[in-house]
Amino acid sequence: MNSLNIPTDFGPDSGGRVKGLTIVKAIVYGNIARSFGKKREEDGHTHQWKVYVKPYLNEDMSIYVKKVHFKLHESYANPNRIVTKPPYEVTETGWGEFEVVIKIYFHDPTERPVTCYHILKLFQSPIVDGEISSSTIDSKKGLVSEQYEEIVFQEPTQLMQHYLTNVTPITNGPYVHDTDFENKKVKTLDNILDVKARVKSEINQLKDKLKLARESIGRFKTELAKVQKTQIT
Ligand code: SLL
Repeated sequence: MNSLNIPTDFGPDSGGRVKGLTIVKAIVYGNIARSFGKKREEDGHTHQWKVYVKPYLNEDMSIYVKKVHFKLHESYANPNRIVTKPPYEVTETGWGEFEVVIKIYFHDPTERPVTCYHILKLFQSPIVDGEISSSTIDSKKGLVSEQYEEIVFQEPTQLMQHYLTNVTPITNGPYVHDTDFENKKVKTLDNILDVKARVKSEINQLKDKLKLARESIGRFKTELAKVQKTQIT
């Protein structure tokens, strides 16, 4: 037993993987940002932002996550930020958007780290017709740009299986996100079905055109054969 009251002795097979088992952990990663309303004189910074990784469900990820490495733009004095306990987040100020590389390491060293790429958003992009916006404005938090993702553990070790299935909740109450992912799922699916129908109709139109073109070619060939025949005789 250790401080977390987890048995660590799984017998002679403890290093072995659990055949056929897949465990999925849903996470949310992204950033919030708030404008200062003006450019700060000393460094030209315009926003405060926070980039983060959090569990989708109300559970304490630290039982299976060892650390999270946030790699910021090299214009930051120390771009490599390592967070070893929840909340897995980095709060900073700046003036520009860039890609943050988020690497999640696990307690089980045989489990490869998972890398996520997040475009840090500071400015709300205009919404183009029918597009699902990548960011929303929250009255309390400012701009929110976050994504749902699933980490898939294939045949984890028994110890990792134990960690993954024995997570404890972080809060007592309900755990809510800034993004309504259920609604986003429905909208995304609708969009996919809509695009699929449009592609299908385009394919059908092209098929019809092709059919007409083939028929014309056939007619020309017949005509040509006729002309050639009259020339020979
Ligand atoms: C751009 N490609 O040109 C981006 C880079 C970098 C933003 C944005 C650094 C702040 C500091 C900062 O905000 N970098 O100097 O500490 O828009």
